[in-house]
Amino acid sequence: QFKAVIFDLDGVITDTAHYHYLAWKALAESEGVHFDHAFNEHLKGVDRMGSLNLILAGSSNTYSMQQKLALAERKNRQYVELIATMSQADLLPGAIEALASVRAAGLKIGLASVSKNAFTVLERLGIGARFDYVVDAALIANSKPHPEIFLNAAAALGVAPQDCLGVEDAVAGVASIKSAGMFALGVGSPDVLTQADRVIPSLSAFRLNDY
Ligand code: B16
Ligand code: MG
Repeated sequence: QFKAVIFDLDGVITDTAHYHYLAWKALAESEGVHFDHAFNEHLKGVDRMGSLNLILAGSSNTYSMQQKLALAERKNRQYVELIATMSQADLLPGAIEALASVRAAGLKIGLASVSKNAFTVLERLGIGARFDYVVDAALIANSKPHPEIFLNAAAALGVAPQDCLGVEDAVAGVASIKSAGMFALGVGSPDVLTQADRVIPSLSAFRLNDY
């Protein structure tokens, strides 16, 4: 049986994925780059500069590092504005129950988000104390799909990767879990999360004993 469950935040526990989408769409369109939900799938779980680079690859302009930093900051300002009004009401269905069931089963609970805003979001949701360890994205050198963030969480929890269950909504996130050597539970559509060991539509369907 598993000894730890490591959750992604955006798109799994709360729908900040939608706020990221809105902020990136505004920025992409201001640069004349078409942006839709299909493209947004590639950005999920990818860090801020990585996401910006993917968007700007669709532009015919060239950007200096300074310009890129300004664009990334502009996107983040809008995102921070969007998350400022979040509350417990923004928890996705089943999130609290899933966290409680893992706790009741005596497993460790980690959070692996590459978002530098994750601590703010946790605070707004009022669930920070439910985690044994929250990865500080500022200390992670390699964004998902690299396994670093999930390996970091497992090490901090004192659990071997093969004893961990990772929970992710993003293609890059599932890839990160798999290359860390963990069991990957996808949250979303099996057509999108093809690398996941199992896929559930939302945390409402989370049943620890089934995996
Ligand atoms: P920030 P996760 C990721 O979080 C998001 O999925 C991704 O869309 C976002 O670009 C990234 O965080 C960085 O976020 O700009 O707030 O640092 O899915 O790993 O929880
Ligand atoms: Mg996510």
